Amino acid sequence: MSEQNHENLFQQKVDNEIKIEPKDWMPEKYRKQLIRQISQHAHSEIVGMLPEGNWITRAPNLRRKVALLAKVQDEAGHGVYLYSACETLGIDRTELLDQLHTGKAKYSNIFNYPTLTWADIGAVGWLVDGAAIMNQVMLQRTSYGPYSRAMVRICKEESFHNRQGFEIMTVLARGTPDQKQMAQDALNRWWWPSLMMFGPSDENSPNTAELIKWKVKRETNDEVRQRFIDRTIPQGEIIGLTFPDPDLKWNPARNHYDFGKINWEEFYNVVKGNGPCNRERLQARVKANEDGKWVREAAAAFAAKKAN
Ligand code: BYC
Repeated sequence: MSEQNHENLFQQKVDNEIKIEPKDWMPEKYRKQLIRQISQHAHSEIVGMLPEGNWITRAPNLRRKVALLAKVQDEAGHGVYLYSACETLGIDRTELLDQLHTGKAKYSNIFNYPTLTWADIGAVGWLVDGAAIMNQVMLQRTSYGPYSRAMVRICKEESFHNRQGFEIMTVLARGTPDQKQMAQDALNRWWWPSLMMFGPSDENSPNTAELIKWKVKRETNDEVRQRFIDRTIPQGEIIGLTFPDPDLKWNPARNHYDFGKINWEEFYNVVKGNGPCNRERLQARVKANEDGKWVREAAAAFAAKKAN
């Protein structure tokens, strides 16, 4: 069969909502795009453990500690599902991790900001997991089978994370004036970076058109960002917090909230490695990889001995 025929058949499958599986023919660019997106997603999960892990020993009580511990552990699991899904595309996990450690691969902008107070853990669960879910619910219907199936499980766990974050924010917002101020300060700092998580606006997103055509992404960055805003504003209002955007206003004609301009210069600066915590995050991952080397070597030696 000619390359063109293969490509037509592939597109027909995608259009008919038939999942693409690892052994199916796929355009080389589809494979590359998936490796880029899934690995960036996997890296985000494991780097995302760092800002939250920072608060495990300082959680205010046992109940909070147990929930946070479980959440951070879940993120490690998500990384594992996603690296496995990525490996079905013919790339090795070691290579993917090398790309992370050498700064070649991206991970989500959001994890380059510090978690300064306990309220940040609430804000991360509410806003960061909230934004991640909004994106991931759409990705449950992505055209690549292994990615889609990983997303179904991840979404279930992320919903729990989101509720645990909102509950922390609710308790603080209804607590003492100092606690309320702490929650408000966390919202002020995390709001705009959370909106950036959905990626650049559609007119500046080089990958969106191709990803939509192949149904890797089912909606554009701006569409998912708008849904997140529409869903989140009433939640903040209900607990008495205000959003740090003077242009935020319900627009009945659009049936959506209007919002202010996102600082894209900040986004690109963070993505290029110049955010407040980029260096610290990468160093922590490189160190974890080096510290775990003896475990991987021992496991490989054990497996080789068993095979003989
Ligand atoms: N951060 O053409 P575009 C989580 C890059 S965390 C950094 O629109 P695309 C969690 C993009 O890679 C959520 N870089 O890209 C974990 C591209 O550069 P390259 C992680 C970003 O792919 C722990 C360039 O900008 N979720 O779950 O069409 C605790 C142009 O962008 C970002 C995922 O990764 C960003 N935010 O759309 C709690 C979901 N955005 O690669 C939560 C899977 C864009 O061409 N990924 N860039 O050099 C996606 O859905 C899509 O890849 C994106 C971007 C919507 C993120």
